[in-house]
Amino acid sequence: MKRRTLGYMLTLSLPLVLAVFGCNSNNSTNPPATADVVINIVAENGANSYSPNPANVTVGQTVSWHNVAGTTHTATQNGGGFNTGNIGNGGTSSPIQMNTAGDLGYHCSIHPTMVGTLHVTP
Ligand SMILES: [Cu+2]
Repeated sequence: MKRRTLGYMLTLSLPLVLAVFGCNSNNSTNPPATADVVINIVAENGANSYSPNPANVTVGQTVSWHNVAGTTHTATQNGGGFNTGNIGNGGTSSPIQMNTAGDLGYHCSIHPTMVGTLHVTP
């Protein structure tokens, strides 16, 4: 009876142990990409495509774009510079660090009428 109870407890605890270690190894291989500032891509709608717009950022902070607009978009700096690459619906870009102060215009490379501005302060 005692032996049977021990076996039962081991059977119960094994999935727990696996779950804990599974989580840890996931986190170490895929560190959460949390940016200081997250801008939502909300629609294909000119200057109302990105929210907030303009967005305020301090030099050294990171920015991610989170796409809830239904189709693939990008945030691409005008004239070169930062570029998120394609962000599918529901996706979030990798954080991009802003190292230059100024008003940085950007757009969607797929839909050039989608425009936004990052107001980067020193
Ligand atoms: Cu787009």
